[in-house]
Amino acid sequence: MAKKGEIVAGVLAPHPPHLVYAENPDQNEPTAECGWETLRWGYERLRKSLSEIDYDVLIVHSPHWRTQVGTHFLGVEKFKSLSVDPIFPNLFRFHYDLTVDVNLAQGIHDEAKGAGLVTEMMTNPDFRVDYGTIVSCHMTNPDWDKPLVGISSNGGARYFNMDVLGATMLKLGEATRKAVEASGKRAVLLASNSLSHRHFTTESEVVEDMSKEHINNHNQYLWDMRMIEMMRSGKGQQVLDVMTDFTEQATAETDGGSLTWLLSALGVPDYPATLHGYGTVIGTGNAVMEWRPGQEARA
Ligand code: 2X7
Ligand code: FE2
Repeated sequence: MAKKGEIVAGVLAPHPPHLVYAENPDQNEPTAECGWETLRWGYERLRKSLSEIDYDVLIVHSPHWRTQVGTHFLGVEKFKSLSVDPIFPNLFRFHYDLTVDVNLAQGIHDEAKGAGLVTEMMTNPDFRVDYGTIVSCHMTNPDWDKPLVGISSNGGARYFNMDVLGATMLKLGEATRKAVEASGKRAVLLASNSLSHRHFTTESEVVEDMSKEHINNHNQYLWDMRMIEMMRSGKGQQVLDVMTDFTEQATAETDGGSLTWLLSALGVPDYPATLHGYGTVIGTGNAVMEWRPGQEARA
């Protein structure tokens, strides 16, 4: 019998382009002196943690690949181009060259379609991959030596409401888990989103001047801390229960559905997530957090 696949880790993996900018990788044109270290060190801890496990593929759900209707999947094996952030072209001009696990993408697509979701494989070879996907993947695996599955987010939270989007993302998460199990592969899932997401509308002269960086408002900070504490104490269902209020009251980037998708794919964790780091980027709240299904069973 074929080996059963599994989700070996799930990560809340935020994608401010500032993090890649401050890392100064060869692929990015602009260069920085420093910046956002608490988050970048958080990603460093994540990478160290993931280096302890074997995995075959990264599956990333991105708020910045926005398909207004339904869920789309990258469906071409190779994408190579220049990604320029539309808001921060001064920080992010990234030359990417990535490989997609099209078989697994098709498997998740088929499971999701079977569950009644509106789905599409994206087969345009000239498609420009969004910076949400690229930043989360780069910060998690800067060697780019694993294939990825790219999943779009949709506009359901605005067109309908957050509860409708949430119900769809719960189904998408279950479909993802079933397809991973059927594939025989070991997958790491990335929910590519910030927590609170109200941000500044002006930029300081030196973008990486950390004396200017702080949370946009106290309400956002309180919400971020509450969500992090729930995740750190294994209250996955409670996180889902407050997701709509959090999203609306903290203007959170969870409106793309990435975190709901992740929690569902993990079977709604009742075990703690590890917080690798928290920090603000132009006033938004960002946490790098990791769930390891089965870890407590092994312990
Ligand atoms: O897309 C983003 C984000 N989510 C948070 C902060 C800064 C920039 O871009
Ligand atoms: Fe974003």
